[in-house]
Amino acid sequence: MTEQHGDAITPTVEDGVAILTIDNPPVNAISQAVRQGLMSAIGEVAGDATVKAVVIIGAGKVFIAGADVREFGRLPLEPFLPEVIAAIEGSEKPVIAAIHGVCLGGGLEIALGCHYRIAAPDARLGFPEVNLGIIPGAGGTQRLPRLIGVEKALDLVTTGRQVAAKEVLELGIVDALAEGDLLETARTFARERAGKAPPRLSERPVVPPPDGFFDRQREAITRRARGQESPLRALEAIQAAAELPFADGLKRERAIFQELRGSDQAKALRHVFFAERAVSKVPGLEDAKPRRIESIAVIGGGTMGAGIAVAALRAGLPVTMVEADEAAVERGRSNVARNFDGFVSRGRMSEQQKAEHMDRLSAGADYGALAGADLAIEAVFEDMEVKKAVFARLDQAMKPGAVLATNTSYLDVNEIAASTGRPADVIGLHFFSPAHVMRLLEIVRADQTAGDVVATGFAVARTLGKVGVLSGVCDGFIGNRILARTRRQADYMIEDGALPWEVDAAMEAFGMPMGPFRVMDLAGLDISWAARKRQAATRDPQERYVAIADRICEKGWFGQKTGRGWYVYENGKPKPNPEVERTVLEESAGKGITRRPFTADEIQGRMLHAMINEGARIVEEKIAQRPLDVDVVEIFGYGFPRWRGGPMCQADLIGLDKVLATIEEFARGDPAFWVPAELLRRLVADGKTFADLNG
Ligand code: T1G
Ligand code: NAD
Repeated sequence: MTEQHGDAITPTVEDGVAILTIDNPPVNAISQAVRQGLMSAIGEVAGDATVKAVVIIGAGKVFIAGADVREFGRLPLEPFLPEVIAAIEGSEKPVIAAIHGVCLGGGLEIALGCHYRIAAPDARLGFPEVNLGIIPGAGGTQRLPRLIGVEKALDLVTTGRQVAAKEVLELGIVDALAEGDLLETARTFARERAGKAPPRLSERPVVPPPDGFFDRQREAITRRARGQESPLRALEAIQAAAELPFADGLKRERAIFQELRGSDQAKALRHVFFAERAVSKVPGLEDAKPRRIESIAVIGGGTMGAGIAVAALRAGLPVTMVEADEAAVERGRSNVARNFDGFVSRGRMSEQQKAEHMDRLSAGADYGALAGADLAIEAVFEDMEVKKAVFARLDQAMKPGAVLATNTSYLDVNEIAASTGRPADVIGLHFFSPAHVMRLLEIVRADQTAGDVVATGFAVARTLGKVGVLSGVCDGFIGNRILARTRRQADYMIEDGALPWEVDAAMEAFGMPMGPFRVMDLAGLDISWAARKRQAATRDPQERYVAIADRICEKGWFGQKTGRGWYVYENGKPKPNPEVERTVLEESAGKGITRRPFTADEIQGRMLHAMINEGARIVEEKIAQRPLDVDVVEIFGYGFPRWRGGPMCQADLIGLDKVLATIEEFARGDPAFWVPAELLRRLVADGKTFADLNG
C-alpha cells in the first residue's frame, strides 16, 4: 500500500500494522490535503484485511501543530476535521497516536480521536485555541473531559497552556511514554491491541463536577480574561460536555467555534500570531548574517543593567558588568542577585541555579575587562555627555568587530554612534523594565548601523527569549513616542474634566493591565519631572502645557516609592489621592477651564485614536517598517490587549474612514493636537487598510 493520499500522508504496512505518517512541513499543520489524506487512508486500512492496527505519527520535529492557521480566513474545504476524527474513532481496528514534539489544537483532537496515545519524552500537548480567539472545533472540549475529568480539562482548554510529557502522563492523557524509539514502541503497542475492540472516548460518560463548579470558574475566568471572549466560550463548551449527550455537545462546540472564528477578536489574535513571527523578517536584510555573540558586557548595574544581565545569564551567556566605582560594582552585583531571588521565591529557579548564574557574572570598574566581549550594552544614566564618555572608553576597550549597543530611552543614537570611531558597529537595544521579564526589545538602527549588526540585534533578542522589533531613530523610538503622545492626551482630559482614576478605570476596562496614571506611580514621577524641567527652556510657548504632575512632584510625592502620587498607597493598595483631586480642580480653574464629564467610551476613544494617529506617523516616517511592528511593540512592551491586535489592527477593525472622521471630530475641539497623519488620509482616499502595508 504505497499509493499517495493527498500530498501529505505516506501510509506503509508492516507486520499487520499500518503507519500513517503526516508529512506537511514545517509543523504538520492540518491542511485540507492532510485531512483528505487521513480520511482516505483510514478508509483504505478498513478494507485491507492484512491491517490489524494503525499508528498515526508525524514526520519531522513535531506530531501536529494544529489546524492550518492560514486557512482560517478562507472558506473551509471538505473534509472537515470533525468528520475525519469521527472516521478515525469509528475504525474497528485500533488506532494509536505516536506523539513527539508539539501536539496542539486539532493535532490533540486527532490524538483524542485515536484509541490510544503514546508520547515521546519531548512531547508537548495543549489546546492553544483560546489564544487565537477560538475554541477547539473538532471534539476536543467533548472528548478531553471524558478522558481526564471536567476540572482538569477546563484548566487546559481555557488557559491554552502547553503540558510537557511527564505531566501529560500524570493527567492520563496518554497511555504510556516511549522510553526508546517512538515508532517502534507504538508498533509493539499496536500489535498487542490488534484484534481487540477499540475503546472510544465518545462512548464514555462524563463524571459531573461538584455543585457550583462552573459558576465559580466563570467568575474567575471573567476576571482573568479582561474582556477576552474565548476562555469563557471554552467554559461553555466544557459545560455542554458535562450536561449534554456527546453528539449534542459536539454540535454546541462546533457552533461556538464557528461563531468565534469570524469574530474581531479572532481576527486580531491571528494577526498577532503572524505579526509576532513577521517582525524579525526585515525587508532588505534577508541575507545579513548575524555576528557571533558568545559573551556580553553590560555597562551600568542599575535597574536596567541588572535586568539585562539577568536576561543574558539566564540565556546561558557569560556577562561582564562594568560600573563607575567599587561601591557601585557591589550595588550592581546585589541588584542582579535580587532579581534572581525574585525567581527563586516564586519557585521558578533553585538556589543552585541562581549560584550557577551568579558564577558566570564578573563585575568590576575596569573597562580593560571588556577586551574579549562580543557585545556591550550600555545602560548608564540617561545623559548624553555621560553616554559619550562611556562610548569613548568602549571604543578603546572593545575588540574590532564587537557590537556596541545603547539602551537609551530617548537620546539620539546617531549622535552616540558618531562619537565613536566605528559608527557602523553601534546600535540601540532598547529593553523594557523589568528587563529580565518584559518580552519586547526595540532594535534601533542608526543611519550608519551595518546590516549584520541589525541582524545581530535580532539574534540577541532570540537568544534572550525576547521579541525584537526594528525601529528608526526618533524621540522615544516607536513605543515611548506613542506613550508620550497618549500621556499628553490623558493630561488634557484630566485638566478638561476627567479624574486620573476615571482615566485608569476606562483604560483597564479597555483591557490594559494598568491605567496610565497607575503606571506613572509605579515607574516614579521624579524621572519625567526632571526631564520636563530640562525641556522647559526649549518648549514651544504656544503648546498647551499641563502642570498637574509638576504640582504633585513639588509636594515630594513620586508615586509608589514615596507611598503617594496620583494614588495613596496603604498596604500596597492604591486609593485615589484626595489632594490630587483638589490640585486637578485648582489647575483647571486657574486656566479658566469649565470642567465637563468624560465617559469611559470617550476616554478610550481619545487614547486609542491618539495611539493610532501617532502610529500612522511613525509608519509614514519609516521609523517602523510596517503597521504590524507598531502593534507588536504596543502588545509586548506596553500591555495593549493582545486580543485587540494592537492599535493599528484596531484601526482596521473599526474602519479607517471612521477613524479619520473621529480624529477630525476631535480636531474641532483641539486642532493643534489632532492633526490627522498624512498616511491615514491617503489610505482612506485609496480605500486601503493598514494590513495592506503589512505585506
Ligand atoms: N498553521 C499554519 N502555520 C503554522 C502553524 C499553524 N497552526 N503553526 C506554525 N506555523 C508556521 C509559522 O507561521 C512559521 O512559519 C512556521 O510554522 C514555524 O513556526 C480545529 C481550530 C508549532 C510551537 O495555535 O505554537 O487547531 O514564519 O516560527 O518556534 O480545534 O508555531 O516560517 O513562514 O512558530 O518552532 C492551534 C501555533 C490551531 C499552534 C512551532 N495551533 N503554532 O514553534 O516555530 S487552531 C496553534 C505554534 C486548531 C482545531 C483548532 C508554534 C509551534 P514561517 P514558528 P517554533
Ligand atoms: P539607573 O540609575 O538605575 O542605573 C544607571 C547606572 O549606571 C548606575 O548604577 C550608575 O552607577 C551607572 N553608571 C553611571 N555612569 C557610569 C559609567 N560612566 N560607567 C559605568 N556605570 C555608570 O538607571 P536605569 O533606570 O537603569 O537606566 C539606565 C538607562 O536605561 C538609561 O539610559 C535609561 O533611559 C534607560 N532605560 C530605562 C528604563 C527604565 O524604565 N528605568 C527603561 C528603558 C531604558
